[in-house]
Amino acid sequence: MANQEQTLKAFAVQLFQIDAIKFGEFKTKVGLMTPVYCDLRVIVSYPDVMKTLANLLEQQIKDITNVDIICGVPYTALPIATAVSLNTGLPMVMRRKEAKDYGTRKLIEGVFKEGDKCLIVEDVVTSGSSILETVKDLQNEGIKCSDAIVLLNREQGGANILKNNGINMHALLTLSQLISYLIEAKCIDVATNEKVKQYLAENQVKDAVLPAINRLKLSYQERAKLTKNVVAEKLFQIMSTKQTNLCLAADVTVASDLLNLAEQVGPYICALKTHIDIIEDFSSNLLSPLKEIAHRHNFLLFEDRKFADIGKTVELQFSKGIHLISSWASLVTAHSLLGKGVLDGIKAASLDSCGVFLLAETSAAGSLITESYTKSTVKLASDYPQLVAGIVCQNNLFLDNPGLIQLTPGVNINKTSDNMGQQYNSPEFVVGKKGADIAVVGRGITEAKDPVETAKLYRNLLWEAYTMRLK
Ligand code: 6AU
Repeated sequence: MANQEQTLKAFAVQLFQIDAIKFGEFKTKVGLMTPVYCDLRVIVSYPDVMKTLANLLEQQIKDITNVDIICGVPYTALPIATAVSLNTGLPMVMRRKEAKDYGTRKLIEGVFKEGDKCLIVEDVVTSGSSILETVKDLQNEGIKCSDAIVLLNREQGGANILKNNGINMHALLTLSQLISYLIEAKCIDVATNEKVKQYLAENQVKDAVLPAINRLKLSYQERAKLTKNVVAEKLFQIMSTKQTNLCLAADVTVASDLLNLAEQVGPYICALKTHIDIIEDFSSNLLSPLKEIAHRHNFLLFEDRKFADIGKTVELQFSKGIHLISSWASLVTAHSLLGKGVLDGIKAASLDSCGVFLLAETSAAGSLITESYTKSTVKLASDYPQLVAGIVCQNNLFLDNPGLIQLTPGVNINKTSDNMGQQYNSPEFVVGKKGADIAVVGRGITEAKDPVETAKLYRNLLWEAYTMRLK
């Protein structure tokens, strides 16, 4: 034990000597002044210090049981986690800060399985928010996180915030401890200590840093209260009362087929998605019976128009022409390509309340959508919560925004693709693993021998996946 303390003291002095910890007047990321600055990034240039650190952390880990894997918080802690992994033999996984533009879009790299217990490795903790971001991505993959080992606890409230979020922090050093070792070694004087003490007393982080909301663990009923879009609220309520998160893509080309489908499948869906421009015998006579069926079976009419023009043109496309979309569809899809104008156009033409689903990702193979486009689309959606009901996407892009609805098309239990680039996944996968709140099923139902029985089957599978997700 005494030996361990000697090593720790010598290590503290080393940190000071390599400028990983500095005293003076420094500006923090958020523009505040601080008398102490920790920059652990320099450690990679001192393999002997890294070795000591890995040995010290290895001792620290001994008290934490049942660890299967470890994960460093990107980026500074990645080499530290690597060193710990080499020392202890514990396998490591890596969290990407950004998902790749191509391929699998995996956020966690390496080998792991659902239920694995992961130990988090971090360099410095102030508020704990970086650890919580990493924990969020790991938990999303079904990995369990309850402990984090860190080099330095800055004693600004992070330990408490982590504790409130289910993470026990095990710090090698607290800032006060580090300072007392440095005073003992005559690296700094007592006056410096006083300044740091005062700074810490005045700069405690309050818990509100990360609300740790996880929409996947909230029921549709709870989320109805959290959305700012009136149609999304109604949709959540319908899903909750009818116990269905199935949206039917009614891609038929004859008006009477559309009405028959709506009538028969209506009791099992929350929304009926149309491409009204594919109806060969369309006339405005179709609209009132369609609205009547939707009202009677309590589902929403959703025109998948994918608006993508300047605001003024979108306003006209939404309200004029033969289809008069704004007069019957309470939900519509739109591309975000031209930015906010598309939303202004829809808003200008809305007769009643309207909910827009912005397309951020697609189920089509070879799509030209990039990761930054996807991110900007989610940002646009969050900026217009009154108008945007949700996002059309394939991945869980907005865990902490429970008011938005994730709509995921490309769902089929018998096929993995069609011959024109459509890609399919199962109901369990899209809801359980990819964060879909509503799944869109088209030909899986419309081309089935018995569309009604098949719709019931999809409805049951999707609802079960949702209830499993809440557990
Ligand atoms: O199940 P399917 O393949 O028969 O039908 C899927 C439906 C079609 C597409 O126009 C639509 O979902 N869709 C969308 C939407 C909803 O906008 C986006 C996408 O990425 N993929 C996709 O298939 O009506």
